[in-house]
Amino acid sequence: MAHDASAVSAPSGSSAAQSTADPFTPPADSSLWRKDFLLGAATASYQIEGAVHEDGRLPSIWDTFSATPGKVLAGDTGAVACDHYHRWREDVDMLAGLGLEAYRLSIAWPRVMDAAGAPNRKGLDFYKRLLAHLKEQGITTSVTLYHWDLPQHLEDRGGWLNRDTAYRFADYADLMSRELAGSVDAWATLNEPWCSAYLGYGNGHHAPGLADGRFATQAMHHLLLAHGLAVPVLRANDPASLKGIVANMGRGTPNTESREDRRAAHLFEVQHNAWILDPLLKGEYPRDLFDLWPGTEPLVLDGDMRTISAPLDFLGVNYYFRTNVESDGAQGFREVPLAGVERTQMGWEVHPDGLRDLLVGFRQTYANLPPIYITENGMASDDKVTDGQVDDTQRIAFLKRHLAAVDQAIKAGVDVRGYFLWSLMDNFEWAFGYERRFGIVHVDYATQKRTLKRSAQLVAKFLKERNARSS
Ligand code: IFM
Repeated sequence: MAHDASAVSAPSGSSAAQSTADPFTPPADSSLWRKDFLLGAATASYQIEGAVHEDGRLPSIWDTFSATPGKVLAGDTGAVACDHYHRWREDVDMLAGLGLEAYRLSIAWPRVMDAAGAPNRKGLDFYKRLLAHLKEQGITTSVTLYHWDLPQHLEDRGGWLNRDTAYRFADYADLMSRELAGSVDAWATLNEPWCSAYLGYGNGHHAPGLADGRFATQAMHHLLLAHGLAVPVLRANDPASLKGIVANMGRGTPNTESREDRRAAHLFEVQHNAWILDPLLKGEYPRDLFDLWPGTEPLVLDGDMRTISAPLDFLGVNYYFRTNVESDGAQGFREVPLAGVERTQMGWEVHPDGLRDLLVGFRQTYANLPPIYITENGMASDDKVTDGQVDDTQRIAFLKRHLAAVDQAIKAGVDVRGYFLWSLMDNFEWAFGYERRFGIVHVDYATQKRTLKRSAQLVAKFLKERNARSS
């Protein structure tokens, strides 16, 4: 993914202008036309693979959590999901058929290592075959090591509350980068540590389902430490690839222009963004975090912050919605949902400007901000197949508007090098099970039939046009 974002060139000629007639294709002056702006799609292991008992895979915290009554909508689990463990070849061919240039996938830690830390060859072979086929198809590969499926045996020893898990993660990163060196273009250590720490240990909405503010900050510290320990290991084993981390960033806006509401919006972003970015890019936790959550300072050992703030080749940004907040009258914020705004099936507000504003703000705040990839963006809708077609009109407009926001950020000087749609296909949406459909490809879970939604067809049309233009 070594793309030079400095050379912005608008396509010339009339066909780009004509192509804006369709509801997706970007305007002629968009940076999206640049061939070196990478366009791909993303998925994650537990959300698509299924085959949870196959080839020696060990249980993960999501197997345990989803099997616990009341934790996941309709009692859904990832046991079968999109059956990608068996259908990976067709899925890669589908991705390539759409003309997508890059694929972001994650590795299931419990599939590739046993409880003693020894490699599980069958699990490793699955990823070797998958990555080899992606390469055969000319697809850039972006691999996330941890997208939430912690081996249950590690959770049984305290999970991310146990500092030792960070060292076990570094061992896992070592194994994977020795085994897969050369077939991965970009390694991301973690996906969305905010979700792992806050939803997993702070409010219990995600696995392992614990709910204590002090747990959340300690889990975050160990997650970030795991990241920092893994980066040099990845560099040593696979020097040619990029190394980074993926974080979900949230936009907070004040309900009024009062000083209190503006402080509330600031605090919202401190706990959502600075909690992760300050340690990574400044080597310290934001002090305001502990005004917001007094008494939750994690135990930090000498040298940890230096380890955590090791230089990155890229930052992956996942963006979905904004949160409008007001002061709670004390030290914090509370959400004030806006009326009359467009929302998705998740109830999340469609707010593309939030993505642009965050990116521009990060550039101002962090002098050492690495190049950015938008590693997830997309939306859920209640898509149905009718006469073989899925007309996901809302998603088409959503994607077009968010890509326009990315283009605005690039024009404002932010070094954004690519964009991954979330998601390639409908999948297991964590606590919401299979009801929420984020894919540009529809999955019929009864038959495992894949159907391209209209969004997928329009993305493919644009990519074809872009390729024709640059060849
Ligand atoms: O499905 C998730 C993904 O696993 C992580 N980022 C947000 C997506 C939508 O909720």
